[in-house]
Amino acid sequence: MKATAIAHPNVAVVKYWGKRDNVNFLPMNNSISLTVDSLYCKVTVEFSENYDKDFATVNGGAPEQKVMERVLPHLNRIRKLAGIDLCARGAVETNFPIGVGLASSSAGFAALTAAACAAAGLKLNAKELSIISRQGSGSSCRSIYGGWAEWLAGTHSEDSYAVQLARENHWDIRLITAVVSKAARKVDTRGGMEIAKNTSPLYEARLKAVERDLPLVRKAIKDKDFDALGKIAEHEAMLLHATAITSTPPLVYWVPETVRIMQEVLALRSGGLETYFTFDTGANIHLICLPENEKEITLRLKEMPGVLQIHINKPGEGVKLVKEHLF
Ligand code: 2P0
Repeated sequence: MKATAIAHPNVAVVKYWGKRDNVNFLPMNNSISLTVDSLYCKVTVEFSENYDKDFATVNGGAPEQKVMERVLPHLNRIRKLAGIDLCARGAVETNFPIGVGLASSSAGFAALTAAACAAAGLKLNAKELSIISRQGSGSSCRSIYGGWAEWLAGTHSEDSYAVQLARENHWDIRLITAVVSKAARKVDTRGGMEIAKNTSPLYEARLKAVERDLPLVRKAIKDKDFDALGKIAEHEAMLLHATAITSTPPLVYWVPETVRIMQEVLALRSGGLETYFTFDTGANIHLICLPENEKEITLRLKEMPGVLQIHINKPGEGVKLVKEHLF
């Protein structure tokens, strides 16, 4: 009763930012994302009567309590579905810092769901995995799929799941991640979206913009229209932060290096190099570009002060089970 899965984070071009139902994890709006390839999260889960409590390691160390507070209800959900009551041992390995706005929960919960379901003997299809994963962490329901995925908001737990819009080989595109901060956020995404929804006067305006953007983004992906996709992705990221900074209390996720890179992107564009930025709830920033501009953009980023790590991502695969376990 042991299984291991690898999943990749996804980066949303139309963001998930607020829940309509906090119990069933139903989002306020549909969201669309790209699963990326170079960042990964690997999770091994074993259920056994040899364990008398659930325990886990994250990158070799003890997990933070707030991580276990989210993981344990998810394991219970899966145990209930499988009809087992065995305790679990888990191990998590990532190649990127977690809890810093790099979508670690999307990869983490997609991998955890696939590994724990397989270890518990559940044989599920992608839609079923997406529904379960969503209840661990909303954005993870999109990382079940490779390439481009849309999370359909739905009306109840069984019709809120992600579908694949295009496979990872549909469009050769790059998402270059610049890590400028590894410091933990003061307010995580789950808390931040609730504060923004309840207090930002711009929240309703964002929802209107999302409804306008969703069909445009679907079309841009289908037509491989980089200009259209980049413009909307950047605008969507700005809309999220516009609601964040106008929340009470204000949520400011950026650091000076984030803003410096945003300004560099704007300068590159006015010089004719087409690239767009996006970010989630953290200081770290992704630059979207076509393959022919990858080298020049990477060089620019390397020259910028405060850039700690650069990850060059292509469209990545969906979650998959692997044979090499972490223990
Ligand atoms: C997204 N993010 O669409 C948005 C943009 C971050 C900002 O979904 O409460 O960890 O577990 O459902 O999935 C990350 O939020 O939130 C996220 P919960 P989650 O990617």
